[in-house]
Amino acid sequence: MPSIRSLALLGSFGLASAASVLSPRSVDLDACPGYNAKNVKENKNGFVADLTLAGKACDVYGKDLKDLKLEVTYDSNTRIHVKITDPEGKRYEVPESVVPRPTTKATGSAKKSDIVFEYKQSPFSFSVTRRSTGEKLFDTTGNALIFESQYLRLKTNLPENPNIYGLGEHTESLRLNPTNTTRTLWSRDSYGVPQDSNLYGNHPVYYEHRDSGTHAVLMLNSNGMDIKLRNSNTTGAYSLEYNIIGGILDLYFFAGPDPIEVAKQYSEVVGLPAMMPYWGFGFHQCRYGYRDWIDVAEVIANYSMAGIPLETMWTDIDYMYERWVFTLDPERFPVDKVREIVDYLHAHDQHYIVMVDPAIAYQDYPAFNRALESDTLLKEANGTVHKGVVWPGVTAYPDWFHPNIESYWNNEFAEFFNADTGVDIDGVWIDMNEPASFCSYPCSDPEGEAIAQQMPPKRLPVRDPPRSIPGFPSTYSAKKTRSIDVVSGAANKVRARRASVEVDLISPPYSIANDAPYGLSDRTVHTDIVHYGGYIEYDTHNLYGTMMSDATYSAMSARRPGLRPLIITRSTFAGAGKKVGKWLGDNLSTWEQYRWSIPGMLGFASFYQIPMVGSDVCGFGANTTETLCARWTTLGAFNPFFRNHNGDTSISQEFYRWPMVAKAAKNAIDIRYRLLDYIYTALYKQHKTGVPLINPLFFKYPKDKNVYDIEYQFIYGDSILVSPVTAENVTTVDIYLPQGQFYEFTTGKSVKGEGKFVTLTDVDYDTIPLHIIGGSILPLRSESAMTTTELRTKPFNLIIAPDSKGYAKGSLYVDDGESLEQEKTLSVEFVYKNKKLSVKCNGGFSGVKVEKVTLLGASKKRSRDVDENGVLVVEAEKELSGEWTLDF
Ligand SMILES: *[C@@H]1O[C@H](CO)[C@@H](O)[C@H](O)[C@H]1NC(C)=O
Ligand SMILES: *[C@@H]1O[C@H](CO)[C@@H](O)[C@H](O)[C@H]1NC(C)=O
Ligand SMILES: *[C@@H]1O[C@H](CO)[C@@H](O)[C@H](O)[C@H]1NC(C)=O
Ligand SMILES: *[C@@H]1O[C@H](CO)[C@@H](O)[C@H](O)[C@H]1NC(C)=O
Ligand SMILES: *[C@@H]1O[C@H](CO)[C@@H](O)[C@H](O)[C@H]1NC(C)=O
Ligand SMILES: *[C@@H]1O[C@H](CO)[C@@H](O)[C@H](O)[C@H]1NC(C)=O
Ligand SMILES: CC(=O)N[C@H]1CO[C@H](CO)[C@@H](O)[C@@H]1O
Repeated sequence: MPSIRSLALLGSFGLASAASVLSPRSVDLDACPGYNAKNVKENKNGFVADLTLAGKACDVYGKDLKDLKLEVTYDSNTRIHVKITDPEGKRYEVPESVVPRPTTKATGSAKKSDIVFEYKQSPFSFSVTRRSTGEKLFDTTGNALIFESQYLRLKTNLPENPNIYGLGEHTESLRLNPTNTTRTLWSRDSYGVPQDSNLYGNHPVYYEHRDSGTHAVLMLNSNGMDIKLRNSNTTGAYSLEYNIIGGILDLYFFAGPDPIEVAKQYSEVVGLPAMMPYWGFGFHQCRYGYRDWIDVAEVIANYSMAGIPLETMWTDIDYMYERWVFTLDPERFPVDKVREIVDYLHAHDQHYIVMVDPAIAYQDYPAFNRALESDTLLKEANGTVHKGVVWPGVTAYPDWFHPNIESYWNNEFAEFFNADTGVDIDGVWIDMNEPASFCSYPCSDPEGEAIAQQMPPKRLPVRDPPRSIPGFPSTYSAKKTRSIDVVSGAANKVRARRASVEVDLISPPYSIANDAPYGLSDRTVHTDIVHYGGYIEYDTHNLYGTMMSDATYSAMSARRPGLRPLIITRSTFAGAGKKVGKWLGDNLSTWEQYRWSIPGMLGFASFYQIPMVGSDVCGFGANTTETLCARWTTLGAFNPFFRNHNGDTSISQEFYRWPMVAKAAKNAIDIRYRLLDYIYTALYKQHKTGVPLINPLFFKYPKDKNVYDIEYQFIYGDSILVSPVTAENVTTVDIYLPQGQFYEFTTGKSVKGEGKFVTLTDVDYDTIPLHIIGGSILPLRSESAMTTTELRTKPFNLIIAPDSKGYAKGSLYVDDGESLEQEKTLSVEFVYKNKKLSVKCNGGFSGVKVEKVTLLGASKKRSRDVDENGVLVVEAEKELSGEWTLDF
């Protein structure tokens, strides 16, 4: 095995001074001089000014920069862009290639904007005020601006007990504790971690909600940072403070004024999310630890025999030879067997997805050799390949900044996932892209060696006896096949690239609260590694997963041109939703983590514009239980991305393993599938406008103070209130019903919301409480199906759920479900008023029909067909084309 890393590179820092080993310095940041603003030059959409240090440098974590430049631009009348940087503009900024900035010309002005930027010149401070109310939304008064080469500090005063959301990825409460929260943004492989630590992805945006309006602030910076929410124990004042270890201050303020407007405005900067294939909303089954192709085939067959719809079968790293990416284990997953499985799935309108990790085994094999030849691996300053330890043992990491990376990655996908000779996947799952390493810093011999030796973990021997699996050939048995010769120690023929910086890239003076014991470089690519183009890992670490997502999108699009790729990633940065979906990572099978999955999902879908999101249903690590798995199944069916996934040492948890869970799965999938076009329509809306497909309650009820911290109930689409049972061994749940008209989803019974908590009882383990919000019209498929392909052949049933004034509306979007460019689409608007349903169709396909219309809240007096719950069903054979009405 090649050696991994020597101590030599440590230079003067050494392990003893690794970041978190330092005791925190106590410094009075407010004693720093701050800056004075001068040479203010107004322009059409804002102004620029010079900032100069206002007194003796305080040099808290390095040297204060003497001169800065301030740029304030009213991008529009709902968005202000504020940039504070060095006058030469030489400092690192989030590259446009990763997060392209809006290209539209600035149109806003200080005179007209909904939010107004004001400042004091000496010492410089600024505020952003909502014009209509005069409220200060952001205000740095009294908090010195600090700008040093490796430490930036910006602090805003906040109102009392503010409602702050976002700043993920995290597993804290949806509404962050405003008195004592530190959100650390630094991508980290974080299996089974404490609640308040940094996780896989980074979204430096917060939404602040007040009953007078909502706004958001994006700090477009990819460096490591701590964002602290505090209230002073002397003055009681609330504040939010950015402590950032590099880059520039690049802020966007979004005016709202309501939460959904804010989400839309945020999408104008980071980009609108990708449209997903229709089948992506089907149910997905996965686990780490399927022993061989026989296991995989059995799971497919067992789902089918249990009558539980399985849309997509997944395989974790088990399929790889010794965990090397772009290989198959010739004995456990031989190519002919894998191809048979994929053919079987495709013949049954089902799909197949496998995992790909970024780290490439440091071995003499084609994928690695081609990476070397194309020069696309990250390298040390002396030109040798930078190494870590991941599943295969010693690994190397792709450099996503390299101009050859696209052709390298596209080619690996084209060869390995070749439809004619390889594994013909339908989507892909990308993991370990923080990027993760198992090696703690500095990963020196012999520690790195020892970890590398344990990889890949030993697996069960290949099975031999043939077994018969329904639906699969009787010859489905294990046969010994060829083995692969491994030659270790590939040649290094690379050129040197060096960072010319005089900063401490390993242990910067300010240590963020990264929850890894040996600092920023612990268990990841080392932060002094320089990417192509001079980008340093120190600055770009948080972008790695998103850059892998972009490259993978391109590789998947190249394989199947014109089709929407389904890609699920673990690590994300602002804007990742343009290309990929996200699963919430390696959770545990606990009730607590079942609950966390709700705010976790809401963060991505509602705040960060990554709508295709879900947790590992039934839990990944540890052992689930029948009741936890049943409840999680019914909850998971209301995650946009719905996948059962399990760890290799956990007990099996496919839905058919317990009668209660099987029943829960059938019930929940039945409802999910009937509603599939409803949520697909909501995704399409988000894809076009940024309006979230899932909402926390305050998005829909922004004036109702009782909902600001509700995090275990949410709104699926914009019309279905989901209220899961949240505790073990109970069949009751206290749910909040805002003022207004609701209807039980299953019975259609009318329920008056009074702005109070009510207790639901007898909530069986295989059900989940759902309420339709009055005022909506839902398009449902008439019945569920075993696959989404079959589902698409069913007619629609409309449910009209009027509000207290007898009004309702809804919409439906239908397309071919998979093409990036659609030739034909159908968009329908439904309105119900004055006892008349009006349907207006735009575009269309022949044969898309409505079969029934159900009116809820109907009066028994009106017709004897109204049942005891006020439900009136009208048979209505109608095409969804043109315009038509139906009287009630
Ligand atoms: C290059 O640098 C790495 C990291 O410091 C070190 O492990 C390796 O031995 C060096 N190789 C050569 C050939 O100098
Ligand atoms: C603040 O949070 C930290 C981390 O969770 C905790 O250790 C500390 O006790 C809390 N402090 C207060 C005053 O609640
Ligand atoms: C306020 O908090 C600081 C930092 O936690 C602590 O050192 C100080 O003693 C506290 N002061 C009071 C008055 O509680
Ligand atoms: C599939 O079902 C069969 C029959 O119940 C059972 O023996 C087998 O263990 C199951 N296999 C898997 C992988 O679920
Ligand atoms: C899960 O259950 C299996 C089988 O009962 C047991 O061997 C294993 O230790 C359990 N794992 C945990 C984390 O409890
Ligand atoms: C739930 O019931 C199970 C089985 O009786 C028991 O082992 C477990 O401790 C109970 N959990 C709680 C939180 O009461
Ligand atoms: C550490 C970790 O990945 N935790 C995940 C566990 O589960 C919840 C949801 O179930 C996620 O939100 C966490 O991120």
